[in-house]
Amino acid sequence: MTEIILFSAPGSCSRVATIALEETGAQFESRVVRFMKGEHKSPAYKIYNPKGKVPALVFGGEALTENVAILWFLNEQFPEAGLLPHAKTAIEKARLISDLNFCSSTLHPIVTRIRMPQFFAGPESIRAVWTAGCEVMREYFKLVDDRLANSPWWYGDAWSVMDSYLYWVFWRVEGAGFPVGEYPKFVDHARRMEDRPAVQRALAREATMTAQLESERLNFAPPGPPKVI
Ligand SMILES: N[C@@H](CCC(=O)N[C@@H](CS)C(=O)NCC(=O)O)C(=O)O
Repeated sequence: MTEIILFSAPGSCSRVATIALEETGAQFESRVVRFMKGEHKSPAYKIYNPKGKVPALVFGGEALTENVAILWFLNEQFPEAGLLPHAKTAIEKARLISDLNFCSSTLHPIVTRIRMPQFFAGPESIRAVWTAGCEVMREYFKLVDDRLANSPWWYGDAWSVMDSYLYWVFWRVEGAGFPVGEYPKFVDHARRMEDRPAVQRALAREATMTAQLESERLNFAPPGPPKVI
């Protein structure tokens, strides 16, 4: 059996790849990366991901980084899992990449501004960064909400890893004060995701990692929405 390791951190975007792996049914190890100890920036970890970030997938001894690439690779390795819709032509394939990149290149950076505004500003401007992030995010939440108006998943009746990516975006900003309730179809989508056994198993893996980090006093819980000063 191919050895599969996913370097992960609870609550981070490694959840997207974790859900994808759970959906394939493959056996894999979730190996926690201790942000609070700077493990992600250590030479030992940078062998797997020179950018010092999670996730990193190790598949049969080969390391792969970037969620989009990991999802694409897993879809090719496990075609029966239906991680992405079948694409015949070059343009159909490119559209799938375009959708996944929308999550990684457009939505993820806005998520970080809403969830971690302190990374981008001093104390006096944290709230302004958060507010600006929320303003920009509104347009995209509306886009997703509209797309989900008449179908359960991004690609209609067929679940895909695109839904996992959107779910992580939703969950991340829900806990950071973004008004997700204004987007009821997206709320329903998140709850549908949480009904999936693979998602429940992925969340259970994160809970195990969180317990491990707590036992080492290394758990990282980002602060809630910044207060108005
Ligand atoms: N484009 C990358 C983004 C990875 C990323 O930003 N990961 C975050 C967690 S969500 C991380 O490792 N942050 C730690 C840091 O940058 O110090 C991907 O999709 O894999």
